[in-house]
Amino acid sequence: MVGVRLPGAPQGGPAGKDRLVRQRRTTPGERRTPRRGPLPLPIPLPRLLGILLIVVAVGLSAPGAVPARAGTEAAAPRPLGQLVPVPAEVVPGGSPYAITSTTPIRVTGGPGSGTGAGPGSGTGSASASASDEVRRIGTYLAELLRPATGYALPVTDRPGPGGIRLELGSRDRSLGEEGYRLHSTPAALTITARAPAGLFHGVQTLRQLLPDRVEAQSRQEGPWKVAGGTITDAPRYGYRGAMLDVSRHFFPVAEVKRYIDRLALYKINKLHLHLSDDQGWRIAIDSWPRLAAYGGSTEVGGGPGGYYTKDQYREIVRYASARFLEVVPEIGLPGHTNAALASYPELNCDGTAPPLHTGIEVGFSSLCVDKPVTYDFVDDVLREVAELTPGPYLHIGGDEADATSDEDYALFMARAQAIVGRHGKTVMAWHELTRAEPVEGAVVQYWGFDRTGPTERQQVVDAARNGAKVVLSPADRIYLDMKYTEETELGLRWAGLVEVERSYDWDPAAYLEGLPQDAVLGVEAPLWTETLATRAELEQMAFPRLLSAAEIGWSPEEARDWETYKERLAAQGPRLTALGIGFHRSPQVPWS
Ligand code: NGO
Repeated sequence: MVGVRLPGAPQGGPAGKDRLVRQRRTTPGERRTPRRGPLPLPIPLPRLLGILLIVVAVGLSAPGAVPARAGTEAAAPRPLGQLVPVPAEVVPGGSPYAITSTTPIRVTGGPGSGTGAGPGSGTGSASASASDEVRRIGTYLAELLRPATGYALPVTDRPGPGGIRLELGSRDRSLGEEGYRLHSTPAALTITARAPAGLFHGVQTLRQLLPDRVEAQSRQEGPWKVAGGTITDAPRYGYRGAMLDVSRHFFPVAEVKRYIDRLALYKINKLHLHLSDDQGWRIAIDSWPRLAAYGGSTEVGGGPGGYYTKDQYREIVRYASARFLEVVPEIGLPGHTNAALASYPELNCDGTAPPLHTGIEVGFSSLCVDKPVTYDFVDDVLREVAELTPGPYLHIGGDEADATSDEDYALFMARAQAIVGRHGKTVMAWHELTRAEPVEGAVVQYWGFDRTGPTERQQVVDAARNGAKVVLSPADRIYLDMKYTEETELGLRWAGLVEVERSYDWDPAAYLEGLPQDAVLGVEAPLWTETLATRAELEQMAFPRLLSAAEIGWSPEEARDWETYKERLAAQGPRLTALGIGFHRSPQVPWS
């Protein structure tokens, strides 16, 4: 049996026929590349100018100039628009700014800026003052730059001229919570924002504008120049996520932190952790201790598995939060529950615990919907996970519940959603939730692909029309576990082959025909780990496709096209290498 069942089938009915009818070379959201002809209107003139400037700026980075190598950087800093994700507006001009041995990092909290640490943007410490936050971001920047530059880069809130300046309190409302402005002149490099998250993203932009060798952990040759000009930037979507499946193969805290650091570099702001599945339970639950102790004791292939203690999970949340990422924990229900069913016989309808599961087949497990103890279990688990999680979302799975009848599914999902609400969280679930009734405010995560049937698509569109929010994770575009090509050894291929261009060239707003635009919360790139057991394997599949998701989530649609993206992506190659990431060197990308 193939390890993973195709979505489209749970509806019952003539799924096979449906697939044949729907099979086509392009999906509704697919965009032809490159985009030609006039830009779609209406676009306000200033915006249009901005876009044209981006094109000019990015155009400067055409082959020959990218990627900048040590020798050429001395003469010319990296063009201002040569970034992933591409910024909303770039106005290049003027002489560069240079970081030197005497550069200070000046931090300003800014009057009336409040804590700025709203949901999704903060450190999780509500009491942190604005200036504490800015100082913390300044220190983060200094720590990033010190090893390679060898400079002291003191962080100071003393007023003074010049330096790298991080300033909170911009009055420009269009920047929102996460936007920033970066202004580079020979006298100073200034990043301003309305909230700390914006400053943090601006710092990532600065980081990418510096030579790749700034990522090295040992001292490198300068100069450390940033091209002159101004970037004004804010995200298209508030939800820009990446999911890591730590259930099929367990990954310790250090690996999760490393992944978080990579996500932050590309302005991704959600880390969805897939914490339970048939093959492993990965989070300690005090009221049901065998879940982790026994249910977490193995993984796909029979390895030792593992789980996070509560303190370790808190540490992941803290680390993510300090990088302006929110953790979205997922407890898969009512299917994908073999690890729980194996740990507690009473959760099974027949009172008998099945053996632990180390294969990759799914769709066979279900909680016992009729038993009261099932809801004690769900309540305890979700309460404990909610208590550990400062972010608003609790993901309850809901996918591939093939061993649960439709009636039971609807009943169970109604109760589980109510429990999430009682614990003060927002329901998130895979899009099968739309087979039942999503509660008000629920977020559904669409993981269909080009052969998903029209009925299933329509249910998601209808739910969105009724107020559900949608995060797009189409498997034929942005599942990071899909093989790139026939030759790719790792990964699965049930949703087709996903080379880099395919992962990039689609629009979340157009992927599902009829989906109301204001229902789209954002995008997420899931990394399932049935076939991935090591860091090297994770990175080979995630990079460079993760960057596609980052740009799709952040950049204005008008500013994106594959032809310029592949040049900017190529320029990221040496940076990824400097970071020790073994990425897929796709022949579609002109790597140097
Ligand atoms: C599906 C399935 C997962 C698999 C994954 C592999 C969803 C939401 N459920 O995605 O259990 O791991 O495919 O690609």
